[in-house]
Amino acid sequence: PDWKLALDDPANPFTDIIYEKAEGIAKITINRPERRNAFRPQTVKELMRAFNDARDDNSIGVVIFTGKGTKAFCSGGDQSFRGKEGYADYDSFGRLNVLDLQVQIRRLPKPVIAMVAGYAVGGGHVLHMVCDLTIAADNAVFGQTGPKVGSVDAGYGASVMDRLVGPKRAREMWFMAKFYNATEADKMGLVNTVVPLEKLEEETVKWCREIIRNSPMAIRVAKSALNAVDDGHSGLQQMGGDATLLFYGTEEGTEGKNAYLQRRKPDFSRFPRLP
Ligand code: 2NE
Repeated sequence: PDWKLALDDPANPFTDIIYEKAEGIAKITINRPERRNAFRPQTVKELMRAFNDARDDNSIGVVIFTGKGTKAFCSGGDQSFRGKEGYADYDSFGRLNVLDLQVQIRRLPKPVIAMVAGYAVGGGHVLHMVCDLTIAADNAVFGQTGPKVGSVDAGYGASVMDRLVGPKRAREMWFMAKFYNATEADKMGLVNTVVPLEKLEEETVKWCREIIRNSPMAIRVAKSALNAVDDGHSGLQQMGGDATLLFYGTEEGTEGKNAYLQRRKPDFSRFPRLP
């Protein structure tokens, strides 16, 4: 695709990510290759801004999430920014704001595809897991490093992994902090497909184009339905919001609103009570 920079605001430039759009696809790239695309608080703030824009832009149907270069998708939290309160910027107190980013990706009502070359480890591994699909290059390496550096993601990092690879493998991944190559990850159900590194973006864009051809509302409802059980009340709220959205588009829903605005009693008699 002919990628064009998005939210390219000289007054508020991105320093840690690249945000591009083309053909109804948004591409969000962590741009810290010298740190294997480890995220610091600034990186997460920028990612949240871009993901929010991709959600709100109704010309966008699917989001690619990736890392700059071929050595890493993301190596997790930048350990040099880690303090007792989480990860802290130069100007702020620490917090684990990447957890908010994970929730944002989960709730974004459009598919998010992790396009992984090189390492997806630590918090970077969790980020690929919370994406809807993962396309891996043949040089990709997956694993949790937390237990080696005194950290753990006991939220989606544990529960989503358990769903993806099953309870035994999830324990192995967390207790041993082993790395797995792309073929192993594929066998474990961690990724959707493995392609040669040089074909990674071509294949990912092919998947995006296929998704974009399909019904946006069907995809939206499918995503919220697939997450609903695991996300509990918040998953139901997302799906419930989809039901409300669909209802607002019906004549029956519109009759209720019109009657209120026209200060008359609503007439729902012409609407069927379907079996
Ligand atoms: C990713 C990995 C395996 C790559 O190894 P290699 O040999 O290809 O590269 P190297 O030389 O280790 O890394 C290149 C440069 O990037 C920095 C390195 O320190 C090195 O810097 P220089 O020596 O060139 O100055 N770098 C890489 N990852 C970094 C990181 N996460 N933070 C800061 N600097 C980093 C290898 O680099 C590796 O194992 N990295 C560490 C992975 C890790 O433990 N991540 C944190 C897990 S905890 C977490 O992400 C988290 C959390 O604590 C809480 C909530 C959510 C997530």
